[in-house]
Amino acid sequence: MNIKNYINGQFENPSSNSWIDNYNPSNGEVYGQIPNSSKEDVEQAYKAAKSAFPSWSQTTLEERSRILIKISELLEANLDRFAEAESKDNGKPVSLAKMVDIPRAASNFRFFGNAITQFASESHESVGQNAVNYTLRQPIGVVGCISPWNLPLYLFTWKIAPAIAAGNCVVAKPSEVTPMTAYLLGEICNEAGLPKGVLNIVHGLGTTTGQAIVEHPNIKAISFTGGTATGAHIAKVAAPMFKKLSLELGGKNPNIIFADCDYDDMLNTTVRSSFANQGQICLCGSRIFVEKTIYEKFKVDFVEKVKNLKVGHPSEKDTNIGALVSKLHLEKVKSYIEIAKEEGATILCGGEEVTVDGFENGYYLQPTVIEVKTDDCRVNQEEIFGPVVTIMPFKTEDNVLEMANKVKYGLSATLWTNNLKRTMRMSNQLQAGIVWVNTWMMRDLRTPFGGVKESGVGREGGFEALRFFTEAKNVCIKY
Ligand code: TXE
Repeated sequence: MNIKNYINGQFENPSSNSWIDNYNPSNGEVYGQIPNSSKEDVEQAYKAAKSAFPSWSQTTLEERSRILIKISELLEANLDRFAEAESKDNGKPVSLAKMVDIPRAASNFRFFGNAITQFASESHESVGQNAVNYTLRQPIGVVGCISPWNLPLYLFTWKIAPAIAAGNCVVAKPSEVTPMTAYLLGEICNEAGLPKGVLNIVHGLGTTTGQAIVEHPNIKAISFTGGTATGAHIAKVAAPMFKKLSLELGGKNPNIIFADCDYDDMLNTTVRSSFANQGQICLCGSRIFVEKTIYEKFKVDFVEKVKNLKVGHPSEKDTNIGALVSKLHLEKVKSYIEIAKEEGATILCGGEEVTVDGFENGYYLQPTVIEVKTDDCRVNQEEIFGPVVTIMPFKTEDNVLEMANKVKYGLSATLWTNNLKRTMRMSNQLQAGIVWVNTWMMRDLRTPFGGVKESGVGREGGFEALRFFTEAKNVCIKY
């Protein structure tokens, strides 16, 4: 199935008539083409957004809210269609897309449709000076949203929903590897009555289409999720134009397990936090540190559970691990398994490609557990972003805290313990934007989401996102 750009409420071919193949990771076959959009297409999208901006920014909050909630309802009504499309594009199990990706995309629209009606600004009376100050929160204008392939619709809408709720018009680009659900979203936006030009979706490569969005002098804010190297490049391009930037980048998140935790809960959640979505979530706990006293038991129990995970075709109901997103990505992940062997680590299970009957050319990999000797080896320091985790023991709280923080990333951390004082000490000191204690990836859309160090700058979620997509203006009136 070929897809088109969504510009000014219409579906358009790329102006150059140039196309890119779209692969189905479950069988390695090309199943459609997507626009290879150029600077001209981005310009056309920008113009549509600009002409829609003044009236959209003046639309009442009730009206914006109503449209966003309508989009959410239509996504829910089309759950199966979207989940199947997401799975075919990305390789993730359909069951996961049905349970997590699409419902969360719908929640994004519902949440920001409601949040905008509660987004109040402050006023300050300058006592003794006969003056009052108040703050206006004004939309920026035309903003750019660029999203990755791992949670395609979920992360795409995580940016678009707050941007349009706040009164901006958007030029958005989903990942060229997983463009399908973003394409389908255009139809839904029309059906929900979103005015033409408020959302424009341009498909294409990062280095051309994405770059054109970042370079555009009048797209004044960029919200980006993707790799750290791309984030650094975007920051460099955007800096001379003083664009507002929100960058959500990679992670190498520690999962720290103390002997006093609720063992069964920890074990089941750790399997999930290691391998959900084939380990391709920036929040996955890819470095597991286990207190020495329970290390050997954990190792046996964990490996046994991991060996029982079924790698299979994404549409099969009992599949736990689907296909990796692309051939290129599969090769990258496999190269880290080789690096681990060269570094003298032990592969406790997995490590091999899997051939799924009938889908021999799909990109399947066994879930892999690597026991590392030291925390500073490459597999323990670099983002692998696949079904691969490292494990190693630790002796003391200080010892594990040091190892947990000794990476360039700082997105999330998970802590398993029932000791309250330790929880407080560790969560204060872990260098991460998000700390989960005795749980993983429990999301409340009101909370700030983002990382420290090379995991990015800025926060998404809740009012943080609405603040990012607005400019604060102070008005001071003397009376
Ligand atoms: O991401 P890219 P890639 C990590 C993960 C992965 C690595 C690279 O480790 O292996 O990043 O993945 C667009 N100007 N994460 O190469 O290239 C691109 O088209 C503007 C972590 O797939 O960063 C896509 O839409 N845009 C992660 C988006 O950026 C550009 C999720 C992300 O692609 C661009 C994905 C440019 N010059 C990968 N170059 C997370 N944090 O969740 C590319 N893009």
